[in-house]
Amino acid sequence: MNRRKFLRNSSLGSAGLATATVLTSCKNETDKSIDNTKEANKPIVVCTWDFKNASAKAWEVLNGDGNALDAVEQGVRIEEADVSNETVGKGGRPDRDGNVTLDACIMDKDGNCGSVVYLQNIAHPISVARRVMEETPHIILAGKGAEQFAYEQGFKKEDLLTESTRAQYKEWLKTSKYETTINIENHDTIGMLAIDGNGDIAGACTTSGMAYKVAGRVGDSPIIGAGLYVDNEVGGATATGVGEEVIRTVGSFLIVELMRQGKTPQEACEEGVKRIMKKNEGRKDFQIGFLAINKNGETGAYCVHPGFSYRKYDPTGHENVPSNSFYKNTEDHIIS
Ligand code: SD4
Repeated sequence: MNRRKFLRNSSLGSAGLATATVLTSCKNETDKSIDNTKEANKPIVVCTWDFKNASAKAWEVLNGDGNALDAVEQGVRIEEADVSNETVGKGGRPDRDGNVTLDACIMDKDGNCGSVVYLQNIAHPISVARRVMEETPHIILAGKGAEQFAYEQGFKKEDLLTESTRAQYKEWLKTSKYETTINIENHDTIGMLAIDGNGDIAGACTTSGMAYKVAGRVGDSPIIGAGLYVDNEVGGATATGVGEEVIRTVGSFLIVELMRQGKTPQEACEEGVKRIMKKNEGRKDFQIGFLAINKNGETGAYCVHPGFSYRKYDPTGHENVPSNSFYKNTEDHIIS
């Protein structure tokens, strides 16, 4: 080995050692998330909005000793199949060209993840995302490639527009006005987080995105770290609302990292929304809701405007939990 090469190797070696030392000490100093003295609340499942049937399905899987990954996949599939939910799966509202394009992602306890974006003609994007995770060396498949992969995996082609969404789209064409209206209804994108009997965490998120979006637009929901993030040592987080704002702060990853630093799920969600509002001072024309769970099964949620809630199913029961909000009513300014 010549001298230059030796120097390079040895300095890389010591840099590596130094990095390892820093990382080790960082972990010790910052990983304050796990309180081993507490008995974990498990199994448990939470999901965005009042999706009673979806959380009940996930609970059924968990209660039958199923794992968290199966629970979240089976759970969100309920909403993907429900045509009365016009923001997820079949029956989701189309883009401005009249095409229904779906986004979804899934993440497991080992940090494995899969995602599909801009997927058309397939009713269960979450299951395609799981196949991407399990059957390919990739994480994200998009558009035509994702659709072709789905057919190869045995998924069937389906018309995702319904009579209702077709009629609404025709009506929308009369003005073609695109607005990201504040959503205060109790149904929307579904993000789900579960802890199974082994204490392992998984998450899933699925949506048809913003109605009448520009063709090709992809939101936060299928972006790992934005619409969903799971770290089995710490917890998980998911988001609903205007995806562009969630992506700009890498919202779900941020919330999990805040929990790693010792914040409760509630504090972490509040901090996540406040970060977004700092970049959007005074802006009131959008909604975002964050939902989080930590390794102990404690949960929290926070949103920009009143109206967001989450479903929780754990050994103590099944409830719809209203979320506190940054604006206390739609007329209010900053409350902190
Ligand atoms: C998106 N976050 O595509 C999704 C939409 C949504 O409530 O959650 N709407 O930006």
